[in-house]
Amino acid sequence: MPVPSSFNDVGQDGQLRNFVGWVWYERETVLPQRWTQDLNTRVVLRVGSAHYYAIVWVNGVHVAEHQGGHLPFEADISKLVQSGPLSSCRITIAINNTLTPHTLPPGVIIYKTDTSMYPKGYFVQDTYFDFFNYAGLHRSVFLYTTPTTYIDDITVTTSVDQDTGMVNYQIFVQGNESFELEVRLLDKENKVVAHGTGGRGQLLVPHVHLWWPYLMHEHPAYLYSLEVRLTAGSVSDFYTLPVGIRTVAVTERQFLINGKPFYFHGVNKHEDMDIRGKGFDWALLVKDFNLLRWLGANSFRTSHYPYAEEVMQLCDRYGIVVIDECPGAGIMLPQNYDNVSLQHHLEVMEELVRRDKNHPAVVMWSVANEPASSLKSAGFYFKTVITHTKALDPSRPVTFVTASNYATDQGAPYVDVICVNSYFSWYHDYGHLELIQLQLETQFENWYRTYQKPIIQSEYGADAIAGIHEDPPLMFSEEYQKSLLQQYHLGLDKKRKEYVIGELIWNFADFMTNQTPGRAVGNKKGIFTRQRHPKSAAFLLRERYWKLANETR
Ligand code: BDP
Repeated sequence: MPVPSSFNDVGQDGQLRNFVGWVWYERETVLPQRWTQDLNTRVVLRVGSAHYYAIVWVNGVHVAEHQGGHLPFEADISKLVQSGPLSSCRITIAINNTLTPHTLPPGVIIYKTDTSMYPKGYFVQDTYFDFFNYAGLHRSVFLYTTPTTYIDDITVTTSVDQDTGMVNYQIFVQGNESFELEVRLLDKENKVVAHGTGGRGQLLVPHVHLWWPYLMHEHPAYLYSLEVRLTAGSVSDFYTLPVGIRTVAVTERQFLINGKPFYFHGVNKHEDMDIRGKGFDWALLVKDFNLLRWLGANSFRTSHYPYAEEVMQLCDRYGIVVIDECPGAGIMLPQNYDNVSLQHHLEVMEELVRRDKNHPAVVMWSVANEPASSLKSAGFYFKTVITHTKALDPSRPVTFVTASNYATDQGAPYVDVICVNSYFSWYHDYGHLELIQLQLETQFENWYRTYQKPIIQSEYGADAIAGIHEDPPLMFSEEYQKSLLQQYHLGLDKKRKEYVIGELIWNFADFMTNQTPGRAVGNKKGIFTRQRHPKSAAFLLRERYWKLANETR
């Protein structure tokens, strides 16, 4: 089985495509002698993403277990590979893709007990989200080394005072207790602009070049480089981290980046493509970024789970703003709100913040998508998850994306920004495009009157099967998708200058889903096809986004 890739669509076997349960990966590799002979070397195995539950063995010895398919985990395997004459190393990873009420995203296994309809023991995996539950090793598996005393983590936060930038750093070291740390900040020309020592401090950057989103500034996405050098006796470690200096703030009506109002005009995405499913693919990633630039999109939400680290790194470099979402999609059942689920959700937020905290592109965390937030238990649950996330990272606003009623939503009091999804003239009032403006205006007014917080239209859209044309527009035609978007845009424009701070189309591209009568080989709400060919709506959006960019520049 190729890695990285989902296993589902690589073969010709329908059973493997829909398989629920344990799959096994195994690979034998030879390590360089300098890794296995030098006891000052620490050898680490890193798994970028194994969906969903993974158990890892090295040379038959259990080294790690991890729950959750979208975040990395590691194991120190030095002792195992340095203990004998063997320089080979057998890596075995068992992965189970079963989703239960306590996983994130949650799911439920339904046993079909009617023996007149189903064979004995027959079960299906149900979920309350529509994207296909692709599984396997979705991101690379790495072996790497550090010294035995090493830089384990760095946290950077930034602020700005007039034209001076401030970089607050904290460095976490593991291993030997006595060590020295030297810190330097370099600009794009490789000139040292500030330096410090020790595990904690503040660097001052005079005449700072701020990190600006793409399209908001002539020189967007300026990145400094933070160099951290550790010395512990004869051992040394060295790490570099790109740093964007910028501020983020939310007021009653605005989202401010570097003190300037930012309007999100962008997309929701999925990690999804033919054959490889959710497997990481550089060519696809760069193509998607080129399409985002073609569109004039300045932002996206990582619907509905954390994306690969390479994606986040490119966002920093391109200046694409990110709402970073955890895999809290389909939290619908009362059990999804119990203590076991809550505890896991808190842990996932810890892993996500630890991984993505230093990306200037990330301006807000989203802890869930369309949960049953009108249930009473949702109040305590979201209060706890949001408070925890803010404690982990006080520098960023936190939200979740709602599709509940403004009057009954139990989580909305705790978010900084209201993110609301709606599908007027799609999931109700089929075909009645003339109702969109009225319904959208009512939606915005209700939410704003109740919470006095800025609002993002975090999803809206319609399915269009590429190549289907109808005039007057009919559902599933390209013309219907386009007309629906146009009606939404008229509604958005009425509130845009007041408190609506963004619009994210559902979806960037068509994507694979579970098989249901409502999905014709996947979700077709993409403005691009799954193969990234533009539908008519893409040209409409392109015109709008460039216009918005020019207005707000
Ligand atoms: C929204 C969900 C999204 C779906 C979309 C749709 O947030 O994941 O794909 O609806 O139905 O409710 O197209």
